[in-house]
Parts: sequence; structure tokens; C-alpha cells
Amino acid sequence: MNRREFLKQTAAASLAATAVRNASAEPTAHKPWNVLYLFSDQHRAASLPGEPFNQSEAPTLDRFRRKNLSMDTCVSNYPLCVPHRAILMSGLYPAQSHVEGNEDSLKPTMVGLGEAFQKAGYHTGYIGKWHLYNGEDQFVPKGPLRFGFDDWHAWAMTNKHYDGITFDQETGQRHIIPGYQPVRMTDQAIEFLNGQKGAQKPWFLVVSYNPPHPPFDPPPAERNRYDAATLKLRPNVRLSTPADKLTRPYPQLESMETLHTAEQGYYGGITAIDEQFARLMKTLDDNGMTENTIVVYTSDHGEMMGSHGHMAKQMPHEESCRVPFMVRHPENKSPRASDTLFASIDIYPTLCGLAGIPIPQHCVGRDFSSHMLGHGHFKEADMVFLLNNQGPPSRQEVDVPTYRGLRTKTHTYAVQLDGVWVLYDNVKDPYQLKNLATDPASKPMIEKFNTALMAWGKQVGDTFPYETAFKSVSSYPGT
Ligand SMILES: [Ca+2]
Repeated sequence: MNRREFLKQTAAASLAATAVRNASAEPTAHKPWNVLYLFSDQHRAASLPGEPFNQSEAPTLDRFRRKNLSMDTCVSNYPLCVPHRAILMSGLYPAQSHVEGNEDSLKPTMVGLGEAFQKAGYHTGYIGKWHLYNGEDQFVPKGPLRFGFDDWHAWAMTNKHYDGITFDQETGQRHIIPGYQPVRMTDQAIEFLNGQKGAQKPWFLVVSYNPPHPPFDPPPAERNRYDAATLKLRPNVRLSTPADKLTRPYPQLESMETLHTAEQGYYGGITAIDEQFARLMKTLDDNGMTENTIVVYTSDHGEMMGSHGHMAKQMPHEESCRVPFMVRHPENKSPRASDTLFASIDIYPTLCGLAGIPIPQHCVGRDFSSHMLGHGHFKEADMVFLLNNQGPPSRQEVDVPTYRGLRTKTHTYAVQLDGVWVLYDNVKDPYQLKNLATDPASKPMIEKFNTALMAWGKQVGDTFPYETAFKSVSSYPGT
């Protein structure tokens, strides 16, 4: 045997040994799963079919939720657009990524979510609202600021729901795309999915819709499904009071007429998103992709819609921070609802875990894939953290004041700069009508929560003045 033949034989033997090792190590080896991650903007969990007082009609999301895994205690750590998107894209808390408000831009100092999938051999795509770089109106050139998305179809000024604006992904030239924005974003997503049929690489696609976010303007067919006179209100909905107006620099509920109009638009927006969700599920079926694709539906944060006299978000209350998180995974055939605490910070590592790709070391959240797939023991977290920072003076009339807080399985707690603010028992009081923050019986619990909050703040490098804030009671009303 000459040297060349020897090398050839050795290589063949080594290849065979590798193949056997791989086969025995991965008996259920599969082509890596594709991932379709869909998120809308401002869709609270309370407005999912099946929830008490839900008014939205969303039959496809309803069926999807009942037939798959629903994480029913999914919390948006920072219930506001840019901070949530930065947590999702970076896997870091705001103090770590330095995206601490809606005015900040995420810097590419870490492996971005798209890049983690790119490194694992995926073709990656992003369609819709981006809102991570200098507001919503900025083109992002090819490179690290796209955080690893090969096909980047961001839209500008996404509150414009008709005849929306998008960029040519190469040149940045703006185009107006006629029609209702979610329909046209879905058209782009369908084009992406059709383009992946038969492709060798797995794919990861994010679709980021703006409704049911204001301006609450769905097409008439969706709006007119809702009759203002018969809509049921959550038990904590009320008009804001003159006292509120003195103390709350924030969008308030001024009249029931305003609320009814907003509700029709909000629920109509959810129905419109449901219809686009159905189109995407059909496209997966038509392309034979359903059996090898993970699908997630969620939202960046919720909407108060008149609860406690407030509109909009940023609050630590359930309507603002509890969001849908539903997962269909090819390995998971049994429907299940989980009340395990899960938060924005966990999404990045969990998506990697569900797809079976490496999780970048910088991610500070946890991989919930073993819990979601029912594999082995999973230790639940005791709490997830909540925060908001009031923006610069130009935004302060619409911003909730700065706070830090946490949500356990049973309680919500938050402290503002001027003192302890709210404590709710979410089991006995699911509509958070009784603030227990000044009840002497709450003292041991509050002390425990303060210790946990301060430890978390220290760990992530947060500059909130915890010790000073814990010493007082906030002057801001609790409910
Ligand atoms: Ca948002």
C-alpha cells in the first residue's frame, strides 16, 4: 500500500467511525428545525380567546393555542417597543445593552439573535417593524447593525398602517407599499417561505407586525365585527379622576366613548393579525414545512385599555406586561398550558434551545426548551424582573415614571424613585384592585422582594437608587 492509498483508507475508516458516533449520539437526528417567529405589537395575553373578559375574535390563534404549548405567564420585562426589541435581539437586560429607553439604539457589541442562527448555518430573514436604530425612520445599512439577518425587510414609521413605507434592503431607497400593512408584510413573508422550499439550509424568519398597536385603525371588515355597545369591560377599567391628572403624567382614559372606539380598533387589529397568521400557517402546510418548522406567536408588551384609568403600556400591571407566548414544535405533539414564569430575557436562549443550536455565552436569560418540550427536570424561576425608565422631557407627558419591579407566580411588586409603589396578590386579586404596599402585614414580603431586586440590579449593573427608594412610600397612586 503506498502512502496515498493508506491515507485514503484511514480517512474512510475515520469517516465511518464519525458517522457511527454521530448516529449513536443522536438517535433522533433531524435536519435542523426551521423557525418562524411572529410577533405583534401591544397584544396583551388578556386579549386572547379563552381568557376571562376577552373580547377579541382570533380563531386561528385560539386553535393554535389550544393545540400547542401556551406559556400563560409570559412577562415582558420592559413593556415598551425599543427596550423589548433590544432584549430579544441581544439576550441582555437594558442596563447591560445600554438600551434603556425608546430613544436608544442597540449597538452590535454581542452576537445578535440572527447571527446566532447564521453561525449555525441558517438562512435568516426579518420582515416588518425593526425599531432598534435611531427610532423607526432609519435605514440600516448591510452589516453588524442588522444583527445577523440576511434578508432584511424593515419598514419605516410602522404606525402608518396603510400605504406603508419600506426600504430597498440594498440601497435604502424608500418605497410605498399600497394596502393594509400587515397584509403586505405577510405577502413578503410568504414570498420568503416559498423561496425556501427545497433549500438545503434551514431558515429562521422573524415577522414583526405593528397592530394591534395604535392608531387602532383596522380595515372596516375587522372593526365592524365589534359592537361598542356590547363589549364587556375588565373589572378594573375606570375613567381617570381629577386626582389622577395631578399625579399621573401619562395617557389616561378620559371618556367611555374614547374607550369604545379604541377597543373596536384594538380587537379589530387582533382579528386582522389572526387572519395573517392563518395565511402563514397555510403557506407552511402548502410547502410541506409544517413538520420541520417551529412556530412562535408572541407580542412585545400589552395594552392597559382603560384598566386603572390608563391607556397604553409601560406599567407593571398584568394588562401591560403579560403577553401571549405560544409554541408549536415538531417534537411536541401534546397540547399544554404552562404557568411557569417566562420573560423577554429568556426568549433568545430558548429559541436557540428549541432549534437545537448553540446558545451564545453572553445571553443572561435561561433556555426553557427542556421545559417546553417536556424533557427532564426544569427548575422554575422564583421571579422575573420588571422595569421602566421615564424618557427625556419631550416624552414625559406620555411616559410612566421610572420604576423597578418583579413578578412572582403569585405577586406583582414595584418601587418608583420616590418610594414603594404597588404590591398585588394576583391570585386573590387578579384585577389588581387592592394595593397591599402599605399594609403592615406585607412588610416581610416587601423586604424579601427588596433584597431580590437590589441583588438583580447589582448583577446587571443597574444605576436605579434602590436603597433610597426602598425607604419611602411613593406619592403616585397605586391603582
Ligand atoms: Ca411596542
